[in-house]
Amino acid sequence: MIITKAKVIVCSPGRNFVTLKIETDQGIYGVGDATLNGRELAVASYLEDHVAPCLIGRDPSHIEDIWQYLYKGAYWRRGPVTMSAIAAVDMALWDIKGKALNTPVYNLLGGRSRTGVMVYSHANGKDIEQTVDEVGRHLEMGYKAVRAQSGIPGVSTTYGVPKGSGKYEPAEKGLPPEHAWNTEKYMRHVPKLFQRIRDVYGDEPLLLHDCHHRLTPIEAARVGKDLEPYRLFWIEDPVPAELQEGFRLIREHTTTPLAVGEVFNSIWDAHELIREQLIDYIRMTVLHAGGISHMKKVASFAEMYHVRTGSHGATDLSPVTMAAALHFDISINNFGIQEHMPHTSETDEVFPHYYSFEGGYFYPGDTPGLGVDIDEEKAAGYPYEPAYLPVNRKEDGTIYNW
Ligand code: CS2
Ligand code: MG
Repeated sequence: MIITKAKVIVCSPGRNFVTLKIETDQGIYGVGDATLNGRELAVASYLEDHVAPCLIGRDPSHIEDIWQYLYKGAYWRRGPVTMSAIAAVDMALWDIKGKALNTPVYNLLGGRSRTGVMVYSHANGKDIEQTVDEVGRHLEMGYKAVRAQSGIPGVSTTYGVPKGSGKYEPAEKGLPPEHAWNTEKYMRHVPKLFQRIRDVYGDEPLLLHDCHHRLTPIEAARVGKDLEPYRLFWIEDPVPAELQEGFRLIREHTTTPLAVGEVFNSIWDAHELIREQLIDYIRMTVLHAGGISHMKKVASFAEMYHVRTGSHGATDLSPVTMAAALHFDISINNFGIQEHMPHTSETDEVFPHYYSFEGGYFYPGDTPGLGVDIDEEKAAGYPYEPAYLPVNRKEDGTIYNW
């Protein structure tokens, strides 16, 4: 079998996605997700101009060799654009291998380690009461784990909360919108949110919260400590994680579990955090961190240090990533939890898939390969539109972390 074509499909069913389709001389093809929110065309070009020409004629079964060729052969290693492009190739090659061997990909990763993949959903509200209601709605839908984000009194827009009544979708069409932020108001507010959720729903629900890179280590230590009575499953991205040693300070002050890594793209971004057990969950994904092949290595390294996975799964990761992630999630031993934000109906139409949700768990399905596809005709009906993530400023105008 040889690769005859590598096609990049950019479409926008509800939001922008970049998909790679690798075709072979035996009629089997594979798909991979290459979506990088707000920088989609950079990855599309990386694939089209610098990767696709090098794939033609290669044996698609040589997944590890092709991964190393694209990683070491680029000279300029790592980074979200490079690793998302490599990830798309990797996902597509695993898809082809599963189809060629007539088996779901998880069977090629060591088989199932559990019956289903526990997921967490997003409960968002403009204030505490609306968020509490949203938590209840998701619990009634069967989710065992719910992330809660609410509007903050005195802060006009914040991460994770839709502006109007619609679904929360972080990227906005046109140039980046600018948000104003106030850490002190946030830190006063967030313990009240979780006290209220626990008062209403008791101790059983698994509760998560995303600080979204907005604290300093000592502020994160304070928030972690203030949330200890509510026993969260994790607080996520407490601080921007370029400074991995900064997590030592958080760790010294709180037992609230820490999750980080959705913006990471290789094990080298998390090496210290894992080795020093400064985190409890690694959020890296099969999309932005080099595919199934690299995430298998990350999970194996993390397993040695009691760190579990908690992969990112927002709507800007397409159903192709969700499908590939579920094969990875169901097979590894140190799986923690998988994020799930439901895609729009247009997205699900463009990306038909076999994974399913029941009782708080996702199931990857048993079709050969990844169990997901892209309907190119439908995709063509949703052309790309420039859209960007917001830019955050403190109330005095200082650029800050979004
Ligand atoms: C968030 C994401 O899902 C999460 O945990 O951090 O919504 C993130 O803001 C987006 O994926 C960025 O594109
Ligand atoms: Mg996050």
